[in-house]
Amino acid sequence: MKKLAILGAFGVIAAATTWAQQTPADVVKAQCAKASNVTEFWHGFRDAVQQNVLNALAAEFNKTNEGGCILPIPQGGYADLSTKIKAGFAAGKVPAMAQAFENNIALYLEADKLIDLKSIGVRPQYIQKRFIDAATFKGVLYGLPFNKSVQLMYFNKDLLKKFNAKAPTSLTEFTEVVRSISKAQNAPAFWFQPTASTFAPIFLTLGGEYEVNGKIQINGAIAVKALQWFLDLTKEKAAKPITSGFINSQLNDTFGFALDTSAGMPFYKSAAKFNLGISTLPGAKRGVPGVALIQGTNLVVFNDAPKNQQALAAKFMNFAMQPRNSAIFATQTGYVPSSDLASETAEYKAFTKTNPDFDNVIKQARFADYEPRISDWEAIRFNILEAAIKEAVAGKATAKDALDKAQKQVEDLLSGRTK
Ligand code: FGO
Repeated sequence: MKKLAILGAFGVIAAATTWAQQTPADVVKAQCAKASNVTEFWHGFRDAVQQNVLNALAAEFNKTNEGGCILPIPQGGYADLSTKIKAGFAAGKVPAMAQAFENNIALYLEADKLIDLKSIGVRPQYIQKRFIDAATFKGVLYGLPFNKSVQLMYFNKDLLKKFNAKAPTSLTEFTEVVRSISKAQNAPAFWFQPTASTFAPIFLTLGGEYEVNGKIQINGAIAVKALQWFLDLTKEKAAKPITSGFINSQLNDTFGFALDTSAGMPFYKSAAKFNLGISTLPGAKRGVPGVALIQGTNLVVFNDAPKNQQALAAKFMNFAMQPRNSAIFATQTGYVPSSDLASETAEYKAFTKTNPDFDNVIKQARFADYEPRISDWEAIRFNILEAAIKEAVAGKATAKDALDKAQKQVEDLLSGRTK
């Protein structure tokens, strides 16, 4: 009975967010105060929902590790996290473990800062091969897929009903329905952030590729077409660019559709005052989902950390990857379960019984792709590609001009002409 209660705690803590009047972070803090091995885990989760789930997972792990403790430490958002880690290299101060995008792994490897995860005891046997391959560089696994997301279509079922429309499954249908509802309600129905993240699923669904013959290309015909699609809908007042903040914190009853990360699921669910629909992305053809961008991060372990911390980090990774823990983490955050076995667990089945939409996360993960795994990609996606998208959406440049200029900037950066 006691064992059951302990096993159940992570789910309960994460769901209720407090446990015995303490937050999960308080529980971890108390555990670490007593531990001789405090292993820091720097992360980029800003929001309470995700921080609670993460701390609850750490608290559950720490309970079984006398003398050792994993201490999650928020560093701001993802970009703050990688900035702090880069600064940490120079200052000789990095944590034992951190979240990292694939391009961050490439960058940290250039500085020779990451440890081969298998060498410290990480066992990735049943993890999705796709994720493992993306975190493998020159045959060595450096990252464990901890919180990987795919994009989904979030929509307002009430609005569709009001205008007698069906949820679109192809891009053509999506464009039509967005146009007709926007016209009928006299307000844009498709809301989007003018970012590299939102651009990607349209670009990828239209057949775009960022790497062509080993070269980064962001101004090909498909890229121009994808950006033009956003510009046309914006101009027609069928799409509304959300230039600051998350879409999920601004929902109202004119909101029709967004193509957004599955990690947004808890936020959309709690914010929507309408019946929320969640489906796979509209595809190039009816009945075949569109191609989502895979985002979210992997866990990496740094070379310079003491051996006992590296060992505890590896043990934590194995714990997090256990199907039951992966299932709880995924269902409470919207991230893709890291293993297929997670969806066989009682926890997963119980959750999807009352939240059948969640299965779309797993369905969509079969239609998803990565951005390039090169060390300069973070700079490219934010400072160059996203800047170009914002410029065009703001009406300051045509799609082609903005992307041509961006392509030149990419080439200058990659050839070392600029930094
Ligand atoms: C975010 C960022 C990168 C890279 C992609 C890269 C760096 C994008 C995009 C820029 O874990 P994901 O799926 O979702 C995020 C998660 C944790 O914050 O929760 C999502 N969230 C949070 C609050 C909320 O109200 N709604 C909500 O959806 C949040 O989006 O990662 C997607 C968003 C961005 O951070 O602005 O990944 N991204 N590739 N960031 N630094 N480097 O290479």
